[in-house]
Amino acid sequence: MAPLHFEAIFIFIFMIQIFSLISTHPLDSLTPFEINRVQTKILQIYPPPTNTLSFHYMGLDDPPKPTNEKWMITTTRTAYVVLRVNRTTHEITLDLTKSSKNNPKIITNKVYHGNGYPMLTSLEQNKANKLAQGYGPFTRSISKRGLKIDEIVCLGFSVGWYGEKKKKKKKKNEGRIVKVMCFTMDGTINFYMRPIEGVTVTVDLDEMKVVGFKDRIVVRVPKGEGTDYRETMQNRSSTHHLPTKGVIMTQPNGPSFNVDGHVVRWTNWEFHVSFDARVGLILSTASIYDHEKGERRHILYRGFTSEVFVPYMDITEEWYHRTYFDAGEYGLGVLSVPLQPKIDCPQNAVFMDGYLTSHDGNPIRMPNVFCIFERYAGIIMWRHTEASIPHRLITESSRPELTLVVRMISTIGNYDYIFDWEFFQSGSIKVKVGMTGLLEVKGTKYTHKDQIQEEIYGTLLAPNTIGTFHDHFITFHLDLDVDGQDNSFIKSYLEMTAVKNKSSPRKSYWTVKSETAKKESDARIHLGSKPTAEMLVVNPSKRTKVGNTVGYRLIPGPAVRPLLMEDDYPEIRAAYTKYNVLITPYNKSEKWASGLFTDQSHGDDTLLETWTLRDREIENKDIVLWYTMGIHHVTYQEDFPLMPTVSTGFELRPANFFETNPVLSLSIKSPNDIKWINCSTTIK
Ligand SMILES: *[C@@H]1O[C@H](CO)[C@@H](O)[C@H](O)[C@H]1NC(C)=O
Ligand SMILES: *[C@@H]1O[C@H](CO)[C@@H](O)[C@H](O)[C@H]1NC(C)=O
Ligand SMILES: *[C@@H]1O[C@H](CO)[C@@H](O)[C@H](O)[C@H]1NC(C)=O
Ligand SMILES: *[C@@H]1O[C@H](CO)[C@@H](O)[C@H](O)[C@H]1NC(C)=O
Ligand SMILES: *[C@@H]1O[C@H](CO)[C@@H](O)[C@H](O)[C@H]1NC(C)=O
Ligand SMILES: [Cu+2]
Repeated sequence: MAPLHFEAIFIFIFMIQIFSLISTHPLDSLTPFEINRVQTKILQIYPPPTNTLSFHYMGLDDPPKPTNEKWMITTTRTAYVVLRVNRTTHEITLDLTKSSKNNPKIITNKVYHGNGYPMLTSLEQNKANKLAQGYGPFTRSISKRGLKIDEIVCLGFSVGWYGEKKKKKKKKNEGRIVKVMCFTMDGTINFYMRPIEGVTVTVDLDEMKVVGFKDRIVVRVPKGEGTDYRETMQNRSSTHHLPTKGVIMTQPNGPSFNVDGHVVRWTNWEFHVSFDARVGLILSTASIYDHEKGERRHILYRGFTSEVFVPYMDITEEWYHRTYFDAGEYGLGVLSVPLQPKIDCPQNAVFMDGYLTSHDGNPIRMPNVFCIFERYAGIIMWRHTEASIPHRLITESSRPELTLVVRMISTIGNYDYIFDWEFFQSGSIKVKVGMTGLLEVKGTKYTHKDQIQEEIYGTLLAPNTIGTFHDHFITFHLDLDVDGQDNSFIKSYLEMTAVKNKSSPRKSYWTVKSETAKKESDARIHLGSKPTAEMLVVNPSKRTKVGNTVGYRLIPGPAVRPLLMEDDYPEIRAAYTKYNVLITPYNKSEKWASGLFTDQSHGDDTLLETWTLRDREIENKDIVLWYTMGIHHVTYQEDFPLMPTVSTGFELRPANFFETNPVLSLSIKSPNDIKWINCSTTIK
C-alpha cells in the first residue's frame, strides 16, 4: 500500500501544480504553462538558428463573444502570436483547448506583407542601444564633446513613417529600424535632463546592424545639478513648513472585496481583470447587482486602453519623428512596472501578478502588475441636511464615498502613466490616467528667455533645457453591453429655445434634442463643437417602469483634438484621434485603434481610416464605444526636473439604468471607535 500511497500524493501534488498554472476563467491571460507550450510548438516549426526567430506578441486570442445574454463564454482557448521569422512577420493562432494542451495545434499561420511592423521587443532595443554605444564614430562624437563614454545611456526611438514607399528590394534605412539617441548620466540619475543633441545612430533591428550615423550639430549638454529626484539627493531646507506626519488607510476588519482567480467581487460589483503585453490592464464582464430588481445586470463586456499617441511638436532632424504610439510600438503591458507597496499603492492594497513573453518566447513573470484597493478620501457619496421642517429636529443624512480601484502603471521610457479604473457603488466607473515622470527635453545654447529669437518648439525650463511641447491622446476601447448586447448610441445636444408666444415672462430656455445613431458615420463626435453633448449607450429594448430607456452615459474629460494637418504623416497614422468618440459594431479583430502593426505603419489599417469607413449599421447592435481623451502638454518650469502628476479621465455613469438612487440603502459602518479632534457636535 505504501508505495501506491506515495505515488498518489505525488500525482496529487503534480495536479495541484498543473491546476494552479492552468487558467480557470476563459478570459484569463495566457498562463506561463500555456506560454511554454506555445513556445515549444513554435520552436518545433521554426527551429533556430536555421530560422531567425523572435516573439513580438503573445496573448489570448479573444474567445468568440457569447451571443447569449448570459456572457457564458465558450471553452475554446486560443493563443495569438506575432513572430518575426527570417525577417518576415507571421501571425499565428494556436488551439490551447484541453485536448491539445500539451501539443497546441496551429490553427492559422499567416505571413503579413502589409505596411508596419510588430511591437519592438525589450531585448532587441537593448541590443540596439549597446550596438550604438560601441559604434566607432559614435564614441568619437562623445569624446569630441568631452563626455565620458561609460556615463552614456542610449535609447531607441521609433521612427514613424514619412511617406516612404515600401520597396520590393529594401535599401538602407528601409527596414525595421530605430533611431538611437543618447544622454549622459554624469552627476545625476536623471539622464533625461542631459540629452546629447545632434547625434543619431540608426540601427536595423532585424540585421542588428548600424545602418546610419549622423553627428549634425554640437549643442551644450545641460548640467546635471539639481536634476536628481531621489530623496537622498535633495538639498532644500524644509524648516519653514510643517512636515507631514504620513497617512495610512487602515481596514482592521480586512478589505471588503474578494479576488477569486482573476474575478473581483466588491459590494454590488463583479468583474474580471487580465493582463496583456500590448494594452496592459483589461477589464471584462463588469456587472452590477441591482437590489431593486434582485438581479445582476451587465454593463461592460470589455474595456482597455487601446492606444496612447504622443506626438512632439519639434520639426527638426533629431525630433520630427518623435510621434510615439506607446501601446502599438512599445506595449503598455511590456513596459508595466512592479507596483511598490506604499509607494504606488496604499497599505490596504492587494497585488496581482501577470505574465509576459520574452523575445525568445519564454514566460516572464511581472510581479505586482496590478494592485486593487478600496479608497476612501473623505469624499461624500451623498448627503442632505433637513432643517426646514417646522417643530422637528434637524436631520442629517450622509454616506461616505468608498470606491474600489484597480491600478496599473506603465513607464514608457521617460513618462509614467498611472491607469486607474475606479468602481463606485452608485454604478459609475471612472477611469483616470495620471501622467508623471520626466519630460523629454532638448538641449539648447540658450540660458535665458531674452536670448531666444527663433522657434524653439517648447518652453525654456532651465539653462540649456527646452521642454518640448507635445500631446498625449489616450484612446479607450469600451465594449459596453448595457443590460444585454444589443445597444444603441444616442447623442443629445442642449438647444436654446425661444419662447414664441407671450405665455411666459421668460424669453428662452434650453431643451434636449436627441438622435439615435443609425450608422457609424452618425456617431462621430468632436467634443466641444456643440454645447454639452450627452452621449449614451442604451438598450432600446429595456425600459424603466416610467418608460425611459435604460442606459449608461459617457461623461468625457476636457475636449482635445489634434492640431496637426490631416495630411501630416503622424496624423495620417493617428487619424482616429480626430474624433473624441467613434462607435463601431463589435468585431473581434478590431481591438487596437492604431492597427495591428503600428511600428512604421502607414495608417492604413486603423479605426477611423479603415474600420469606420465601412459605415456599418450600429442601431440596436452589439457596439463598441471608442473614446479619445488627452492633454496638449504645454510645458512649465514646475515640470522640471520631474513633473508632478497631471490627470485626466472620464466616467461611465448609469443613465436611467436604475429605477432610483441605488445607494440609498447602503450602511455606514466604521470599523472602530474614532477619536475626533476638536469636534464640537455630538456623534451618534
Ligand atoms: C529561414 O531561412 C533559413 C536559411 O536560409 C531556411 O533554411 C529556412 O527554411 C527559412 N525559414 C522559413 C520559414 O522560411
Ligand atoms: C546644498 O546647498 C548649499 C547652498 O545652496 C550648498 O552650499 C551645498 O554645497 C549643497 N550641498 C549639496 C550636497 O549639494
Ligand atoms: C406657447 O408656446 C408653448 C411652447 O413654446 C406652448 O406649450 C404653449 O401651449 C403656447 N401657448 C399658447 C397660448 O399658444
Ligand atoms: C472585422 O474586422 C476585420 C478587420 O478590420 C475585417 O477584415 C472584417 O471584414 C470585419 N468584419 C465585419 C463584419 O465588419
Ligand atoms: C484643539 O483645541 C485646543 C483647545 O482649543 C487647541 O489647543 C488645540 O491646538 C486644537 N487642536 C488642533 C489639532 O487643532
Ligand atoms: Cu506630457
